[in-house]
Amino acid sequence: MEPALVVPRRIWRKCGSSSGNRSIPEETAVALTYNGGTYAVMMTTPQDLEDFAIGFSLSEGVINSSADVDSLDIVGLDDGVELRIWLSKPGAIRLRERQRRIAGPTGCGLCGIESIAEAMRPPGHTSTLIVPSDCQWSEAGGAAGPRPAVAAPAVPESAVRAAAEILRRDGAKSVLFMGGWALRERGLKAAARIAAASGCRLMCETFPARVERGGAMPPVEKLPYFPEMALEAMARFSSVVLAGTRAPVAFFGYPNMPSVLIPQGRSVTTLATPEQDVALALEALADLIGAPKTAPARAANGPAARPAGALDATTIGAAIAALMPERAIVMDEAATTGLPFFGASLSAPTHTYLALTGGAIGQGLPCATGAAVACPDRRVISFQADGSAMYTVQALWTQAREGLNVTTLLCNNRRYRILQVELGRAGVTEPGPKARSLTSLGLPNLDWVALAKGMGVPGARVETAEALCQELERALKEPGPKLIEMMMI
Ligand SMILES: Cc1ncc(C[n+]2csc(CCOP(=O)(O)OP(=O)(O)O)c2C)c(N)n1
Ligand SMILES: [Mg+2]
Repeated sequence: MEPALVVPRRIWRKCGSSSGNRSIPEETAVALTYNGGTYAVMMTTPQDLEDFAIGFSLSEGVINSSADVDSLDIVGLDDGVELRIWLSKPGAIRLRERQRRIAGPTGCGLCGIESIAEAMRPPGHTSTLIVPSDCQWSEAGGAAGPRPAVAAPAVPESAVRAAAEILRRDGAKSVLFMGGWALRERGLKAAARIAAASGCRLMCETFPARVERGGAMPPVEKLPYFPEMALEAMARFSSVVLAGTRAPVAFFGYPNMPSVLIPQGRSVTTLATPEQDVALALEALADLIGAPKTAPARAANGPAARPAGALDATTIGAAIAALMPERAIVMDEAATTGLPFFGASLSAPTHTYLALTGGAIGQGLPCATGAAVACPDRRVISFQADGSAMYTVQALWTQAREGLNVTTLLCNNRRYRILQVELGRAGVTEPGPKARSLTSLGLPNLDWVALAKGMGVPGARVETAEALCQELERALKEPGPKLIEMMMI
């Protein structure tokens, strides 16, 4: 099917007008059905529909790989296209488990509870609930009670044995690469026991959803962001044991650079997938290799020094590390400014670190807001880059409305700096005016103190590390939200 519509056009020029035709892109209604059941209708350019069907099914979590699709028919209809997708048996079972329909308004509460249970199923999912409008005016069946959380399945014993064999063989030449629930307290403590017994290194994903850190928590190295640095970090090891995560892949694609960030020739063993009970698997592994019952205690460091001088990634990272209170929650969407923070906060007080997951920017402000709603007794530090903050800036208003204890540290570098860096890495060392303009956040400059004020959040602007420390210390003692605009230009 041609993804274009030919329409008549007229052009007026100085010398008169001329008529002709012009092709314009046309979006068509595309229906996706799985095993005969309707799923979604979308407006799409009707091109590469097979790839679209597979990509959509993967990102919706309907399939795990293209092997889950038995066949696909592209059927042209009068007013659109139907993509008839036929799933293999495991795919069909998974889809049935995900989809719930409300039988009638009385079951509404129950279906809501089921949706929540589905969303919470390890390692966490999206869950769709379709609510008919008569639920608004019909008699409801009453509140539904909470469902017990679904436990993650245990890993097979063979996976624990295989991982133990690798760690015994390669010792310090092996790395336990961790993600998901491996980075919570229980998983980390078991991992520290494993490291103590085997000599293996502990490393986590570049963008972990949540890590418990600081204080007595075992330290974990983070896989670097840039792929050449990640490959170098991984090249130190001859084997990788995956715990609660998959093999790491690069954020962006580059010519002549592999996507998977484990150099060739390394053995890769999965102890636990993100869906499995990784904490239990790590404990079983620690026991199997005869690890000490508790991990060696970490030497306590004194409070970190307060930085002084210009505001840059290093001084800002040091300021947060020095001033964060016990049990703080740090949401890091500081992009290029955030890089030194993870290392600087190794010996900070016990805290929870949340990172951008998946790569779609705009997570920081709403995630910090959600963390503050969930944990009203903890201080939330929202470490935030300016470009990313513009995606979801309205979260500041929610913070003001709910009186949340969120301190936003806004890195104002007036640019999408990472995109400029990546342009340079792609060989564009002298970007033209268009590329420069597209990656700039100036003209007009954003006034973050004014934006915050407009949404009911008090703000302050700082230009030195000393001023940042002073404002941050004050903000962390005051109730309610505050935004500190850090001028980095
Ligand atoms: C939803 C979404 N849109 C666009 C992008 C592409 N993108 C990646 S980083 C970035 C800019 C980040 O700039 P900023 O938040 O200011 O951080 P800086 O690089 O300046 O430190 C963009 C637009 C993305 N990752 N996600
Ligand atoms: Mg920026």
